[in-house]
Amino acid sequence: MTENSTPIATRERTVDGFVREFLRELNFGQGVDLSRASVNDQYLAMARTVRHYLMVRWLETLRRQGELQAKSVAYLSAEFLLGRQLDNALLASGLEDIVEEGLSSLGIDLATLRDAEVEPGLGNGGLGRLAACFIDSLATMNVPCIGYGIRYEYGIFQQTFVDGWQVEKPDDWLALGSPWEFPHPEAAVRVNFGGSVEQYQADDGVVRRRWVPGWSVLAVPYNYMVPGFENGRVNTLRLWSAQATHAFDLAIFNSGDYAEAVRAQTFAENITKVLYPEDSTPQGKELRLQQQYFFVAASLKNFIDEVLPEGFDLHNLPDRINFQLNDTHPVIAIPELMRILVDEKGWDWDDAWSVTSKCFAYTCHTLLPEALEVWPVDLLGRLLPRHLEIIYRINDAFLAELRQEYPDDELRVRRMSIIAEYPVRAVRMAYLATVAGTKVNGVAELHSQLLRDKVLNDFSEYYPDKFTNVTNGVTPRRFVRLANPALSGLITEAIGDGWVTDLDKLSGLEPLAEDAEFRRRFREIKLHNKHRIADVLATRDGTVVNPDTMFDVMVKRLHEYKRQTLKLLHIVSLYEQVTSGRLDIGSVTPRTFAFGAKAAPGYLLAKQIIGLINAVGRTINEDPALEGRLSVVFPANYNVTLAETLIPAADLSEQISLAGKEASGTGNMKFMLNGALTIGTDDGANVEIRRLVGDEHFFLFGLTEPEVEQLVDRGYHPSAYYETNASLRRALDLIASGAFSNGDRAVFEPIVSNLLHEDRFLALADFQAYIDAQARVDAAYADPEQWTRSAVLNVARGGFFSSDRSMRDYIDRIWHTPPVPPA
Ligand code: OAK
Repeated sequence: MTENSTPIATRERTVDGFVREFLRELNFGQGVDLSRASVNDQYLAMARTVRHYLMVRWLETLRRQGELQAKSVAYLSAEFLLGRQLDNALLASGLEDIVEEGLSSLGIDLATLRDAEVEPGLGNGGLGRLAACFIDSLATMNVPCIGYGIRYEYGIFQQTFVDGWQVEKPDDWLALGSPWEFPHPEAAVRVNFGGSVEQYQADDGVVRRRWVPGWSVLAVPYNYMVPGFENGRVNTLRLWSAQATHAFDLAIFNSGDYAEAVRAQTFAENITKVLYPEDSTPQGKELRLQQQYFFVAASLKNFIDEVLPEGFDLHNLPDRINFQLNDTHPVIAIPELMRILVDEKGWDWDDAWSVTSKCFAYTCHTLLPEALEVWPVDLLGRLLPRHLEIIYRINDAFLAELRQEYPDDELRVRRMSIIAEYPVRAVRMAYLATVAGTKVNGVAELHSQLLRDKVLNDFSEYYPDKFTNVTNGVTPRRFVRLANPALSGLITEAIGDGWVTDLDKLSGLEPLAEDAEFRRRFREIKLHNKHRIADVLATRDGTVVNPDTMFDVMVKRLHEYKRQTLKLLHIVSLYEQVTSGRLDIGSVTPRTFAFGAKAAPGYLLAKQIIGLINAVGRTINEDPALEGRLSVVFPANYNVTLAETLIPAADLSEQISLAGKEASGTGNMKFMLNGALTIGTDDGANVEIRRLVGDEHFFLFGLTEPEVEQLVDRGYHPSAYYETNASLRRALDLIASGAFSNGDRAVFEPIVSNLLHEDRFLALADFQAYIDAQARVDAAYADPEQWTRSAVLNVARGGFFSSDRSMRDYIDRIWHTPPVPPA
C-alpha cells in the first residue's frame, strides 16, 4: 500500500474512544450537543459512529479486491429486505459491549436508540429477505460479492388496521435520515429507454444495428456496507436511485410552464419511487419493467466500467463474475449484456453469446404458474426495442437447435419457445433465463424436483445438467444471535461460540436434550421471550397476551396457497365447540394464536381473510369465558423487526401450505432454530426439516404433492367435505351466520363461498388431518419435559439451515468462487 492511500486510522476500540467519537458525531454531524439531542439525533450519531469503525475494513476490502480481482458474485435482486442495520453492525464489528457501556455512561439506553431505527423494507417477503441473508453469509465467509438492487424511496407499505381491515400507508423510511447509505451522485450512470433501432454501416464496412433511445434517466448509486461477522471483511450492496437527466428543461421553464418543466423530473424519479407490493403475483406493469431494466443496466455498466480494471478483456468475464439472477426480475440483464458486447463493443454474435451464456445463473423462487413473469412483446418492444430484437434472435437460434434435437416434435419446440403466442405474444422470462443461464436452481429439494419434473420439464430433459438444488437458509447472526440473546447465551455456554459461524456445531446440543437442568433453562428462556414479545405488543398496540400459554404462530405473506384460512378454521372450530358446550374450556390447551401477514393491496380475497382473522380475534378475545385461555393476536405491520421478537417466543410454527406450492419457506427455518416445533405439510423445506429433526419431533399432516395432483385430476369438490365433516360444517356455518360480523352474513360470504365452491388450495380436504395433528400437538405439549426435549432437538438439528451452508452449496454447484481470506 502506498503511503497516500493509507486509510484513516483505526478508531480507538475503548469505551472512552467510542464516547469521544459519538459526541463528535453528535456535535459535528447533527449539530447538537448532548443536552439538546433528540433520540433521532442520538441514533443518527450512533449509526455514523459505528459505521466509522467499519470503514477501515470496507476500504481495505475494496482495495484488496481491486488488487486481486478475485472471482466474485454479483447478486442481482430487485429486493433486499435488510431489516434494521444498527444491531447487525454492532455485532459484526464486535462493538456491542463497548457501545452499551459508553452510552450508559452518558445516560443513554442502547435499546432506545435501537428502537429509533426505521427498518429499510425494500422487499416483500421471502425472496427479498433471502437476498439479505445471502449477502450477510458471503461477507462472513470472505467471499467477494456485490449486491445490486433498487433504492425504493418507499418500501413495502405500512400496514394498519381500521376496524380490522387492512389499510396501507406509504413507507416513508427515509424521512428521518438514512445513516447507513453512501450516495455517489458523481458516479451516476445513464440508463436509456424507448426509441427505435436503426441499421448503419460501421467503420469496418459491416452493416450493424443499434439502439437509438428515446429517453433516459440517471441511476445514482447508494452504497451500503455489508459487514462480515468479526472477520474484517465488509462487502458492498449498491442500490440505485433514479434521477432526471436534467432537473429542469430550461426551454420549457423559460416559456413559463413551470409545472411541465418539473414533470420530466417527476417522471424519471418515479422509476424508483415505490416497491411493488405484490408478492409472487406480477402485475405486468410497465413501470415494473422500467425498474427491472433500470437497475440491471446500471449494474452491468457499473460492473464493466468501474469494478473491472481498465483494459479488462471481456472474453474473460466468466472467470471474473457470476451474475446470480434472483428470480426473473433481473433477467433482462441477459439481452443487455448481449447488446453491450455486440452493439457497443462490436463483437460477433457467437462470441458474445459464448461469453454471455457463461455469466448468468438463475434461481427460481416459485411454483405458481401465475407467478412466472412474462412480458408482452408490445410493451417490451416499446420500452426496449433493441432488447426485444436480441431476445428474438436468441430464441431463433434456440429453436433451430431444438428442431435438430427433436425433428419430429414441433409441439415440444413450440412449448419451449421463449416467446409465448397466447393469450398475447410475450417473452417468458424464466425460459430466457434457463436457456442463457449456466445453472437453474430451485430453493428446496421438493421445489427443485418439481421444477425439473413439471414447471421446466422440457428444459430439464434438454439440459439435464443445468438443473440443481440449493436449499435456502437463514443467517444465524440476525435470527438467532441477535434475535434471541438469551438462547444464544445458553448455547454458547454449552458448546462455545463457534456456532455463530459454523451452525453445524449446534449438533453439540443433542446430548443436552436429555439434561433436565438444560431443559429447565431452555424453557425459562422461552418464557422470557414470551414476556418480551408481550411487552412489545402491549407498548406498541395495547394488546394483552398471556405468556403462560402455548404460542402458536403463523407469520408470512397472506396468500391463499399458504392457507391462513385453514388455521382460522381450526380456531373457529375450537371456539364453536367451546361456546356450544360440546367442549369444556378447561380441557383445551391454553393457546395464544399469533398472526402476522400483509396482503397485496389489490388482492381482495386476501384482504378479506385479514378482516376475518381480526373479526374472529375480536370475538374470542372479548369472550370472558375464554379469557387467559384462548386468544388471537394479529399485530399490524409484520416486518423483519417484529419477526425478531415474535419468532423466539413461538412454541409452535405453522407451515401449512398446500403440498407442492411453497417453494421453500424460510420462516420455518427461523422457528426451528429458535426452538419451536413445526406443524406442517410435506411442502418446501418442511420436507428437509422433518427429515433432519425426525418424525417424532414434527407434526406432519395433509395430502402429499402426488395426492394433491390425483385429487385435482379426479375432480375436487370441496362441498363434499363440508357435507361429511360435522365440525368443518359447523365452523363454516358459524362464519357464514354473521357471528363474527354483527350478524351481517354478507361480510365474509366471499370467503365461505370461495372455500365451498372453489378452494383452489384444498383447505377443506386437509381440514380433518390438520385438526388431528393439532390434537397431537396438544398431547405433546401436555408433557413439558418431552416437548422441551423436542424443542432442543429442533435447535440441535437445525444447523443445516444456515445461509452459510446455502452459500457453500451455491459456491460448489454454481459459482466456483473460492473465499478470499483476509491478508
Ligand atoms: C417473489 C416474487 C416472485 C416469485 C417468487 C417470490 C417469492 O418471494 N418467493 C418465495 O421465495 C422464498 C425464498 O426462496 C421461498 O422461501 C418462498 O417459498 C417463496 O414463496
